[in-house]
Amino acid sequence: MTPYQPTPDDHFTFGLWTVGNPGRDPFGHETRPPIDPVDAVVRLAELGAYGVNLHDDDLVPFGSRATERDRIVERFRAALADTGMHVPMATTNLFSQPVFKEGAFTANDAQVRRFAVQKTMRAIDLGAELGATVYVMWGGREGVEADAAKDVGAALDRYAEAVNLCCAHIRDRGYDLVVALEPKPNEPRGDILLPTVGHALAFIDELEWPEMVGLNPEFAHETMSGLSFHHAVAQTLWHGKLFHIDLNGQRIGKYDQDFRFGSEGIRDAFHLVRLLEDAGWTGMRHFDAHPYRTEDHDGVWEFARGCMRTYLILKEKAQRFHCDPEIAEALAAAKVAGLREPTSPGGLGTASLDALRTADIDPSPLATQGYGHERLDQLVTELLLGVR
Ligand code: GLT
Ligand code: MN
Ligand code: MN
Repeated sequence: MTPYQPTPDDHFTFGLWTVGNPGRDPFGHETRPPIDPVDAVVRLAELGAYGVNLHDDDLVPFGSRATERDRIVERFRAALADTGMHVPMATTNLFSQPVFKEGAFTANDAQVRRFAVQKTMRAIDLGAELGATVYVMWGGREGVEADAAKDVGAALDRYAEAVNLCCAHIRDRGYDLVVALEPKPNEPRGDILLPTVGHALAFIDELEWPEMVGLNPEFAHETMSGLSFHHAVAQTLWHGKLFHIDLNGQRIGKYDQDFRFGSEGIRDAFHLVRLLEDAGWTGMRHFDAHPYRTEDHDGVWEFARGCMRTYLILKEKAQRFHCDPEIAEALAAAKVAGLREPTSPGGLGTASLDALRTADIDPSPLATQGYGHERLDQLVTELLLGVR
């Protein structure tokens, strides 16, 4: 088999909105015609993907009648069956329609909030019908530009209420579905609620059924704030809250670029892949990215191929990282394994506290020791540059 050739076992997925992105931006019109969701399924299956994810409106245009909805869903299900593709994640578009311009779950107008929750309940039904087991909530319009117009505490009350209502709907219907919140700092709002992984993790603790809710962190979104995505995902895993992940490329300080995975931030991408693979992450490797606006349809499939291929190359690099004897030596010099040893082997009892209180620890040799990070980091660079 060609090296780095994806197969469904790799669990690669794309959103219908990713390969289907028509190239519109705030300054320019579409540069590509829309792609029929059925064609997206067929092409991605040929490329070796596991499945596709969708917003309600990606598949069933906003405002469709029930009969039209059923016809569209039936045709789509037939394409999934023909290709063996899955829909592991579904979500709701609560950001495109003008009704959500002031917010959806956190709009000041209660009728807008009710419409947003109802739209989500129906999208959850669609997701469950297609076999999704993860439901993503990205609150793109849950924010504000004019700070005087939003009571943030009340907005968080309503946000929690809406997530609870959606969880209640899932329980009431008996769906096998968990919810993954997706943080983002800004864009399209000036400031968005739950801006980072840290904010979202803390929010989950205030919910009615915290065990049903986890995160869908996105590479671009943490990186936009100058934060380390690899650290964000590591902490999400540490809390047992990595329910889904959005992979793409992003340069710090720029607009939400959503570039092909690995096109920017290759070192962070490497450490991330190493983290996911070492953790034995069994979930989806979802690409929430879109092709450059310069591309025609051929470029779209190059883009999709590139995301998966880069992941597989980095996965191989992660394996090499573990087998390389010089890297192993450098890891030992950096005392990486030492961090797994408890600081107080006896625990938190009085005897252990006394042992710590009275221990004879000379800081001088500790202060002068070197950790060899320069060597270790250079070895990682050389690994990534392909010379080892
Ligand atoms: C939108 C956003 C993404 C979210 C999608 C899910 S929609 O493209 O930029 O980050 O994951 O709603
Ligand atoms: Mn994004
Ligand atoms: Mn995303």
